[in-house]
Amino acid sequence: MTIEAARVIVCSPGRNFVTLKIETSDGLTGVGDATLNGRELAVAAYLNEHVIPLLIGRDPARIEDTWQYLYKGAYWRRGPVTMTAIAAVDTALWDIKGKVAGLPVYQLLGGRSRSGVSVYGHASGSSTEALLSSIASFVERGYRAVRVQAPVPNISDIYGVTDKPLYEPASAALPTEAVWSTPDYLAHIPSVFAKVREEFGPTLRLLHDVHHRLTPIEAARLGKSLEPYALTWLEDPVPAELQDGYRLIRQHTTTPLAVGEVFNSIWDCERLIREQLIDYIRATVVHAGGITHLRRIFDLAALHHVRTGSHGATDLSPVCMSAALHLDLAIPNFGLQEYMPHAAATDEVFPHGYTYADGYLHPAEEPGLGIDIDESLAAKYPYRPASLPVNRLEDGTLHDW
Ligand code: KDG
Ligand code: MG
Repeated sequence: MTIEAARVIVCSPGRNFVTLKIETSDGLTGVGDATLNGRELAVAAYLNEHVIPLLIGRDPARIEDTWQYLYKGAYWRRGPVTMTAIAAVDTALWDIKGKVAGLPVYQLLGGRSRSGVSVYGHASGSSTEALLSSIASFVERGYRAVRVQAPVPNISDIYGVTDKPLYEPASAALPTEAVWSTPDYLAHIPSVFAKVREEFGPTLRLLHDVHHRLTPIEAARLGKSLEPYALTWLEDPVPAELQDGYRLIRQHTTTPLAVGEVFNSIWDCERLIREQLIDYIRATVVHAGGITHLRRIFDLAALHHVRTGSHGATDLSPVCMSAALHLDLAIPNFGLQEYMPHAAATDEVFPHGYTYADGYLHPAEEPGLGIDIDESLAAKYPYRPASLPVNRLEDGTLHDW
């Protein structure tokens, strides 16, 4: 069997997605997510111009060899565009391998380590009352873990805080700008968690995403001030390029730390993991080189008491979610999986077999990943340019994202 064809499908059913579909000489197909939010067309071009020509005629069973070929052979290693493109190929090849074997992919990864994949939902709202009722609605639907993002007095537009039921990180074609104030944020957030604990008790798992906006010492102060509320994790407290920042935070607080949604390779996180500077690694199938490479990251994490907490925002397509669930089910050191339901149009374009029930997601049991793309429906939703917003401080300085 050889790879006979591969094509990139760019569509926007509710938001933009890039998908790679590989076809074999035996008539099998596999799909991989290649969506890089706000930079979609760069990955599409990388695949079309530089990767697809190399795939034709290759043996689809050689997943590891193809991964190494695309990674080492390019000379230019790593980076979000390259690693997202490799991830799409890798995911599609695992899908095909499952179909050839007649098994769901998690069986090829070693089989179940648990009965379901624990997920966390995203609660937010434009007022504290709206936030509390959003959390209540997750609890009613069986969630045992909820990320809490709150409005802050004097900050008019906080990323990820909305009354809308669907989370959409990208907005206008050109980036919108918001004004950020660290003093207002740090002064307010602990009181939000105090209210949440008062209302929901001590055992609901609570998470909070800082979106890389603090300095290490500010993050240390936040972690310390949140200790009474026993968070499951504080996410992306500082930009992760200078990883000593995590050591500084660690020296001051027992609030667990999570990072990794912007990581592309094991080299982005091996020090954070090896030196136990974090508690959860949030890298994903789509942005960290596919199932093959993410498994390598997760195995390294398992050696150092670091659990997984893969990113699963709406800009990661149902193809990525399907692949993530197979990996989550199989690995020994799974922690939590982020889950934001997609728009109805997205679900229609990507028919999938994974299901949610009582706080858990379950992957499809059919051979492969249990996901496809309806290409004729996808064609009805053409690509629309959309960008993530940027932040400025009150004096106009461009701030961390
Ligand atoms: O594309 C960026 C979003 O996926 C990201 O901002 C969402 O931080 C996020 C999260 O934790 O889901
Ligand atoms: Mg995040």
